[in-house]
Amino acid sequence: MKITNGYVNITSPGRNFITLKIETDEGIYGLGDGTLNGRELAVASYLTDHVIPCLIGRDPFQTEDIWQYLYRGPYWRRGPVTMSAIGAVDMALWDIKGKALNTPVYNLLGGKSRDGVLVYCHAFGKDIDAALEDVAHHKNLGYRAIRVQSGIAGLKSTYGVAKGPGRYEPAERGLPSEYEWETEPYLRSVPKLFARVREAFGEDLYLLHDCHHRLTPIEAARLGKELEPFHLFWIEDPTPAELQEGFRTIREHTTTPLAVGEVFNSLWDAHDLIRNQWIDYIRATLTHAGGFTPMKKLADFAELYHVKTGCHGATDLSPVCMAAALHFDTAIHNFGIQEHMPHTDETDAVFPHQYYFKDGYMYPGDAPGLGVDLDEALAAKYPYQRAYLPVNRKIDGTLTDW
Ligand code: CS2
Ligand code: MG
Repeated sequence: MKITNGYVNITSPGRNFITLKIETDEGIYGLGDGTLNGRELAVASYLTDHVIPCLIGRDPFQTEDIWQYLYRGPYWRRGPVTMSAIGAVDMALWDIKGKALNTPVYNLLGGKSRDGVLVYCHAFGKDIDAALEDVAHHKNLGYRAIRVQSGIAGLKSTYGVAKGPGRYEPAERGLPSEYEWETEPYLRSVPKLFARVREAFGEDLYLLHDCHHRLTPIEAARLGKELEPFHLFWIEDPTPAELQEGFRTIREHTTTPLAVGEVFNSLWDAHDLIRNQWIDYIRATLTHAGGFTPMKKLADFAELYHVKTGCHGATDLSPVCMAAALHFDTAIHNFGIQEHMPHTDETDAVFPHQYYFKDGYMYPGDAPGLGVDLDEALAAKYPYQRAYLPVNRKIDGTLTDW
């Protein structure tokens, strides 16, 4: 089999998505997600201008060789744009392989290691009472694991809480808006939030919380310690992880499990975190970390150190990545949990898919390949619209991590 053509689809059914389609001489095609929130067109150009021309004529079954060609070949390595582009190619090639062999991708990765994939959803509210209502709503939908975020008194906006009615969506159309941040009120509020959640819902729910890279290691250590009585499944991105050693401080002070990695694009971003056992869950995604080929290696490496996976699954990853993640989660041994932020009906219609949610778990379906498609005629009705993630400033005006 030979790759004969490839092109990038850009669509915006509510938010922007970059999808790579790779076609072959046997009529089989594969899809890959290359969406990088707020920097979508850079990945589209990387694919169209630099990657696709090098793919024509290659054997799509050679996923390892093609991955190495795209990673080592250009000399310039890593970075979110490069790795999202490589991730899209790798995903599309595994989709082709599955379709050609008439089997779901999870069978190519080791077969089913579990029946269903435990997922967590997002609950939030402008204050603690509203967050509790949203937890109740999601519990009634059947979720067994719920991430909880709430507004902070005195701050106009915070991560994970929608500004208006409707679900939370991080990117906003137009140029970046500015959010406001102050650490101390946040640190005082989160333990109160989880005390109330446990009081209202008991011990059975798995509870998670995202700090979104906003704390220093010692602040995160304090938060982890104060959350210990509420037995969280994890705190996520407690501190930025460029300095992997920062996690040592957090680890030395608390037994609250730690998750990090949604912005990672390589095993090397997590190398010290994993081999020193400073984290419990690695959140790298198939799109941003370069596809199945390196993610399988990352998971296998993590397994040696008792680290499990908890793949990023925000709405800025398309249903193609969601499908890929569910095949991956079904197959690997050290799966921990999968994030699930449901897409809008418009997005689901553009990307018809086999995967589904039932009673707290998700299932990839048994269609050959990834089990997800792209309705290009419908996608064309939603042209690209510029959108950015917000930026964040401390109340004295200093730019800080969003
Ligand atoms: C978040 C994301 O899902 C998460 O855990 O941290 O929503 C993140 O803010 C977005 O993916 C940014 O594009
Ligand atoms: Mg996060």
